[in-house]
Formats: sequence, C-alpha cells, structure tokens
Amino acid sequence: MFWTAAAIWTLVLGLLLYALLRGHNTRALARPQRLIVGGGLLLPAVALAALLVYGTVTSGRVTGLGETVDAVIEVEARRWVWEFRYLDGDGGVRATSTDALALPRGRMVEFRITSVDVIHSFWIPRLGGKIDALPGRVNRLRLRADRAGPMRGQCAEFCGLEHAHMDFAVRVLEPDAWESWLAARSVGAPGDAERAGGGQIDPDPAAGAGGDSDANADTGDEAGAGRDSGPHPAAGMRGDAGAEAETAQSAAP
Ligand SMILES: [Cu+2]
Repeated sequence: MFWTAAAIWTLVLGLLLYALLRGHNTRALARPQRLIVGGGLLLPAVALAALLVYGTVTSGRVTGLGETVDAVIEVEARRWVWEFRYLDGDGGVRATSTDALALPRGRMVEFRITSVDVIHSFWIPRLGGKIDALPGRVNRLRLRADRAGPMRGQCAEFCGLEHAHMDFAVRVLEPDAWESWLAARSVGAPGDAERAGGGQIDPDPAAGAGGDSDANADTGDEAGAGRDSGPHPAAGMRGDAGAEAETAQSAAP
C-alpha cells in the first residue's frame, strides 16, 4: 500500500515537473484532441470499469453473501447499551449478553441489527464495516472472525451524551469454548444471571486494556441500578476483566 502510494505520488510530481518545465508550443498542445480522448475518456473508462469488476467480484467476500451462516445473533441497540441474543436453529433465543459479544472462531455469523430508540451504528473495526441500527428495521451483517483475541466494538453514530461510552467487548472463542460461554448465559437456566455475572469466563477483555475506565464506571453504575428490575450481566462482567484479558491477549497470534 505504502509503495503504491509512493509510486503514484512520484508519478504525479514527475508529470507536474514535466508540465512546468517543458515550455510552450509543444506537440500535445498543438493536438489537444488526443489528450482529451486519451486522458479524459479512455483512461477513466478503463480504470472505472476495472474497479467495478474488481469490486463486484470481491463484494461477495466482504458481505458474506452466498456463504453458509453458522450462527445468528440479534443485536439490539438502545441508549447506551448493546443487547445480544444468540439464536438457536429454530430462531429461539438460547442465550443473551449485554455489552459483551462472543463469536465462534472461523464461523460465519449473521448479525440482525436493530434499535429501540435512536439511530446507532454497529461497528467492530477489526472485523468489518459498520452498519446502522435503525428503529423499526432489521439490518443484516455477516462477519467471520478468523483470529482469536480480544477486540472492541463501538457505536459509530452519535446517539446522545453517552455515545462515546457505547462500546462492547468482543471475544473470539474456539467453537467449544463458545458453546460453554453460551451455556453460562443460556436463557431460562436457573441462576444463569448470577453465573454470567460471576465471571468464570470473563467476556470483557477490552476493559482490562485500559483507556475506557470512565465507560466501565458508568456502565457499572447503570447496571447496578438496573439490578432491581432485572439481571444485568454487564455488571459482573465489567468488574473482573483484568486477569482474563491478559490470558486472552497472550493466546492471540
Ligand atoms: Cu449509539
């Protein structure tokens, strides 16, 4: 990438110098049609056609269209929390998590993304492009994480005062470990909320990486306040992130 850019930069500077130094009344100026047809019509037509073909051919790889989906996760954004619901084969919810997302490594995951209040945007920079979370609409995005290791997701659409803190931790787990992770957060299992909050398997490596301690503190307060009305797994997850984060990082290639 760097050398391509450097070559183009050198070429442009070379042409500029040539234009400045060549003097007047040259042949190109005497026959401007050639310049217009070649540089103004042919060159852009060929370049844009080549880019169109390349983009069309590779877009399937980027969007995951045509690939078999191994897992479906519903994503619900609301100010200023991410809720994840992991679906089983029949479309039922088998597990849930809040502000923490776990993905099976090497498997294609389809996200069905929506919002309950304002427009948010679902974005995991290390995995792919962002897509809006719109109220009243479900947008689909397919991503596959091929490398283990903690990463971070972030709301990418300004959605209010806490927008900058609307992030979530992403863990890429081996499929077996992913199943265990889901089992610990399964819907309807007795005491599942406590177990999820207790953190045998910590879902929030990003918290240990530092830099977002404000976000953690805020989420913690909010989660603590929300406990009366219902379980909020994020509370416990946020707390004990450090040790697990180190483990996950050292395991990353
Ligand atoms: Cu948001």
